[in-house]
Amino acid sequence: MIVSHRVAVAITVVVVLASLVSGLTYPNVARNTTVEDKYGTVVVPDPYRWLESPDTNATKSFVTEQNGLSTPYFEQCPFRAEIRDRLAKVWNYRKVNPPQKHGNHYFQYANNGLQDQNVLYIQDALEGDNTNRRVFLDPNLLSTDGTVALTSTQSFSKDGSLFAYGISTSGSDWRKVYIRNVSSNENLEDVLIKVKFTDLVWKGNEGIFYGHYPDFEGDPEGSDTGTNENQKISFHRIGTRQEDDVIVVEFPEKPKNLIASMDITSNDQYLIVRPSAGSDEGSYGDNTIYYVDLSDSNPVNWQRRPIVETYNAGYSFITDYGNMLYFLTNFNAPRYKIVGIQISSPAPETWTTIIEEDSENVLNWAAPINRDYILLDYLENVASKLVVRSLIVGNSFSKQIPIEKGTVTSYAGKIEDTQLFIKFESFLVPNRIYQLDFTTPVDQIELEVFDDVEIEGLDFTLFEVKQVKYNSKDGTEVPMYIMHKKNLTLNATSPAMLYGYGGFNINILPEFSVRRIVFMQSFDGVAAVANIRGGGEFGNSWHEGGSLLNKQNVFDDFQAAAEYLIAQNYTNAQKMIIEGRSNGGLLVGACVNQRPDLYGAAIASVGVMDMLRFHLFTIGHSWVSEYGSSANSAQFPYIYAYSPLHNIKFPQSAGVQYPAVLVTTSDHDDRVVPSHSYKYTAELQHTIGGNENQSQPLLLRVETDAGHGAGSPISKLIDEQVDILSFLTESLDLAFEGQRKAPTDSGATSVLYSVGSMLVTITFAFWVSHSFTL
Ligand SMILES: *[C@@H]1O[C@H](CO)[C@@H](O)[C@H](O)[C@H]1NC(C)=O
Ligand SMILES: *[C@@H]1O[C@H](CO)[C@@H](O)[C@H](O)[C@H]1NC(C)=O
Ligand SMILES: *[C@@H]1O[C@H](CO)[C@@H](O)[C@H](O)[C@H]1NC(C)=O
Ligand SMILES: *[C@@H]1O[C@H](CO)[C@@H](O)[C@H](O)[C@H]1NC(C)=O
Ligand SMILES: *[C@@H]1O[C@H](CO)[C@@H](O)[C@H](O)[C@H]1NC(C)=O
Ligand SMILES: *[C@@H]1O[C@H](CO)[C@@H](O)[C@H](O)[C@H]1NC(C)=O
Ligand SMILES: CC(=O)N[C@H]1CO[C@H](CO)[C@@H](O)[C@@H]1O
Repeated sequence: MIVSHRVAVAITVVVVLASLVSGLTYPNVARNTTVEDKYGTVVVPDPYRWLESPDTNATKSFVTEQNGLSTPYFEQCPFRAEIRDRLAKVWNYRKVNPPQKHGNHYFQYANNGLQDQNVLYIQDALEGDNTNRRVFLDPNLLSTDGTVALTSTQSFSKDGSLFAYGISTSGSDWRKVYIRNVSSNENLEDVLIKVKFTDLVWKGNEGIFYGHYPDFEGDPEGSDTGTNENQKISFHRIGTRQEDDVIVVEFPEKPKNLIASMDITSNDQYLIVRPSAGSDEGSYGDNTIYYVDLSDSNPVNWQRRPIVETYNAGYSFITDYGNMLYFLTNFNAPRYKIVGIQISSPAPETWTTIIEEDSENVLNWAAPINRDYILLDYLENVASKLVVRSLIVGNSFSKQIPIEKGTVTSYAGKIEDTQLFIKFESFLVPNRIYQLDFTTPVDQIELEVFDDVEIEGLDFTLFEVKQVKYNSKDGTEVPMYIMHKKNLTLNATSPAMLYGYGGFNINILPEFSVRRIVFMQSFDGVAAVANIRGGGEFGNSWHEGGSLLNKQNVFDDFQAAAEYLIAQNYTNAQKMIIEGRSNGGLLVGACVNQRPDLYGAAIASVGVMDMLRFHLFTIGHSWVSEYGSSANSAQFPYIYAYSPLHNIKFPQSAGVQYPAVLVTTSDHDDRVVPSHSYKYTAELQHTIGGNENQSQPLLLRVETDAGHGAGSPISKLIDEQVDILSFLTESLDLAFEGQRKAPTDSGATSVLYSVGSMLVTITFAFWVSHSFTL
């Protein structure tokens, strides 16, 4: 290899130096002449459109070649075995979810440490030492490699005797639904297919309502990228065939709407259906409300009737209480409130406010409990605040339940129960379950620790977390969490890893991350999480400040976070790492294009990179209310101006190159299809990788038999993190537990970010000495 490069030097110096500088020769990927004329204003080339076909030999070869380039790069990291060992040690802690009561049993998900998938256990009572605990469903037995997962598409019937559950293969969003008899612990014969994006709602033990795509012709197991339209809600009667199911709700005039968010009232009389906004109605997260009266015994007579017909807010069902349906909503309440609606008079003027909007904090979720009470989870400065209130109209009872700074990530307990279990996490608390016991007088209720998991050999007191506020480009104050070892010297030399998401009204709250711990512990790293606009941390305005034609604010907020970390001497631009997934992959891609000088490395995972065509694949059309669409002539120029795929350009300032970029995706990602990452990487390698001044690597990692993330087996998660940390070690020359890679192996990687000509000379010298030794 080296020798032939040397021969070539004499012929085309520029090209050879480029590949020598990075030590990488990028695959020669065919560029087609495909173009698209946009509104007569611009002709957009799309040379890699052929990579949108996932199953052609050409695309498969592309993936093989890219993995063939990135894998050896990861493997040259001398600390791989140690990194894997550290990750596995920290990951190997007991994971438990809150116990849920159904009928006479408690059910609980648990993982003894490194099991690929969590196991669902059943027990008769919570007292004692778990001796009565038995395995109810172990998804680890459903595949040899852990790639078959039990999903959150699941539901117990009200008396707890039947369990409907959706299984996903290879990380796909498609579900195959089975029904298990709890007392015999055996599956019934019923199987439902073509199921996706749905709740499962039991009507007694008679049957279930579910959402599905009966018209879908592709392969409901995974890599199919066809668009998903015409979702229906059907009723499946237990013991019958799926072909005989009756369609109960459909909106043929709105084929793109996701309609299957559902609940049923406590007496099984009404099915409540909350279709979410399609492509161009309302803003992301808005939904309408319909109900179906189930009094007639024959499903063909069930008709949907409207409660809220326009997309003007989001509504989620809390419970039925008295003669009202209670909804959590941001209708005329940007920080959310709870309203009571009577089916007989659904006009908003007649709604009753049950829990008023708070003047400062967003009401994040609400759990009714012990018949007349409700636990409210507010977001106060990007952390959970818990308050118990009364469900009774006009009763102003209110009690705050003190909790340390962090996040209540889930709860278990129904309105008829007296015990509520919550799961608590924070950056330095991996997994704690608290219990609230409503048999004690309600004004005396406190959190009691039910289970608190420790990680062997990990002393959390060695780390510190703080929350800061920084100003974004337009002066907006943005909060950010920053954490590191307590005794780290902050003299602008530490590597820093900044995480963000910024979209879809999603809150990025304090949660435990194994990779973050290892990064702080073994790499002396600083980890940061910026709560940029586009999320819901501060209500509607925060979300809308970063969606549609305000999307650029999200990138500006993230860039300002990086600038803050540099200005405050946490790190420097060469050691500044940014990372994001999905919408956060878009964030990373856009930021790298806009400020290549600000970052040393970027990890863009399962990202939305082609903003002109995302709406054409699987469920992409449902993001149009968040991003807008290139099919809209007014929105097109705005989107085109930041689309990661369309704004890749080598920086013009002397000494500035692109950061090291690692793009990751999975072959079965049917949420954000992998062609986003394929096309983006191909363009990056073509336009940037070919430049003589680019020494940093631009690589793609494609996981097989995996999807967008949910349900990934722990073994695959560890493999991925080993590769990401290896990539960072190599490209940024990071020290692992104080050790650095020996300089003699590092010809391709050790000199970064110096002035272009210097870089070439020095690297060339490396190369010369290297080749002489061979
Ligand atoms: C794709 O590759 C397979 C295996 O190499 C080969 O059998 C098949 O003919 C190829 N298909 C096409 C359309 O070239
Ligand atoms: C569930 O199993 C029990 C026996 O364990 C049986 O009596 C009951 O009929 C089963 N239920 C259904 C719906 O098959
Ligand atoms: C920081 O603390 C760790 C753990 O106590 C110790 O091993 C390390 O030497 C300390 N480093 C500095 C710079 O004090
Ligand atoms: C920064 O601090 C570390 C740890 O104390 C030290 O090894 C290093 O030399 C310092 N670097 C600079 C540029 O001050
Ligand atoms: C960062 O370090 C520089 C150089 O040591 C120093 O002048 C500056 O005051 C530091 N900034 C902060 C915010 O500590
Ligand atoms: C590489 O950098 C040098 C120094 O800044 C500059 O003169 C040269 O034009 C750059 N080459 C390319 C292809 O951008
Ligand atoms: C339309 C077109 O030219 N398609 C070609 C694009 O490149 C791929 C990969 O080389 C070819 O297979 C296509 O025929």
